Amino acid sequence: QMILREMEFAIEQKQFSIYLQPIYSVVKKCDTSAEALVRWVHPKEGMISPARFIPLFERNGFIVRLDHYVWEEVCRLLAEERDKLGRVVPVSVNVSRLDFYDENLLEFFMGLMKKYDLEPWMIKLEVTESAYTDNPQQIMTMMRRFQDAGFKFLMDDFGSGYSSLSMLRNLPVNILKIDMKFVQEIVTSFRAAKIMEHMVQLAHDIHMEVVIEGVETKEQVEFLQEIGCDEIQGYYFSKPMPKDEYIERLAGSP
Ligand code: G
Ligand code: G
Ligand code: MN
Ligand code: NA
Repeated sequence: QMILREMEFAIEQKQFSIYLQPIYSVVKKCDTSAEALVRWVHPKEGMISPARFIPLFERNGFIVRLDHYVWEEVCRLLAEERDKLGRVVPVSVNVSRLDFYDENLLEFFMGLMKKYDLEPWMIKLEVTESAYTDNPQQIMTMMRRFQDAGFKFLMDDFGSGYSSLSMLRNLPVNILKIDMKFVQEIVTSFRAAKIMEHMVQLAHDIHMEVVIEGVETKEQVEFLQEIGCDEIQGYYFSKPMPKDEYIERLAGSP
């Protein structure tokens, strides 16, 4: 309880800030979306990485409150793009498995769309593959309702350990985001490279798009172009950046 009150205080103090990492389209040869990644700028500890606090927040339940905050901040960003630039580049947000326990999740998103005068295609939902193992039936039902409303889903970290082909068969996911382990091993592991190639092929055959994240070298980019992946996210193109820097970058590109 004590901790939760401190967390709420941290939100009020604006200690959490949203960073955006642009995602590059291989086909269009420009950035076509971005992922929102939260950062905690702690008054005493400085910048704390989500890898440290997200697991903690998933245990104490605070992640639900934080995610709602992040989604709203992202909507404010999208509205700012619309007002300042006259166009909107879609952003994907992370959705924790705990968020799906809320029966009114879709209503919350629709409320944001209304409040900021946005459309569902502008915000994509990224759910890590391990989340789906929790209560697949409930998540699937919820996802269908989101899709009927016009939202798209990405399956995050695909191939990291919980993936099964029945997930691909059953879940209404639009975009597959392949775990960065694969791309990091394409040079050293023949298997990683081949699996990657065939995952892209498989995804396309079932009408899903593919995003590869964690891309850091030119060699990797060339390989990914060759195997036909759709979008690339990684330090090679850009690191996650603060909101103002992201808007400036958008303003300077077509
Ligand atoms: O940016 P970084 O690699 O440090 O992120 C670490 C992890 O934290 C990633 O798995 C990412 O999906 C997760 N994460 C980042 N921002 C958010 C967020 O706003 N909500 C949730 N639920 N997870 C996030
Ligand atoms: O779990 P999720 O995929 O949402 O988290 C993505 C994480 O990967 C973020 O924490 C982000 O900071 C990190 N990331 C983004 N690009 C790269 C990259 O090129 N290399 C590495 N090692 N990490 C990256
Ligand atoms: Mn993600
Ligand atoms: Na990931």
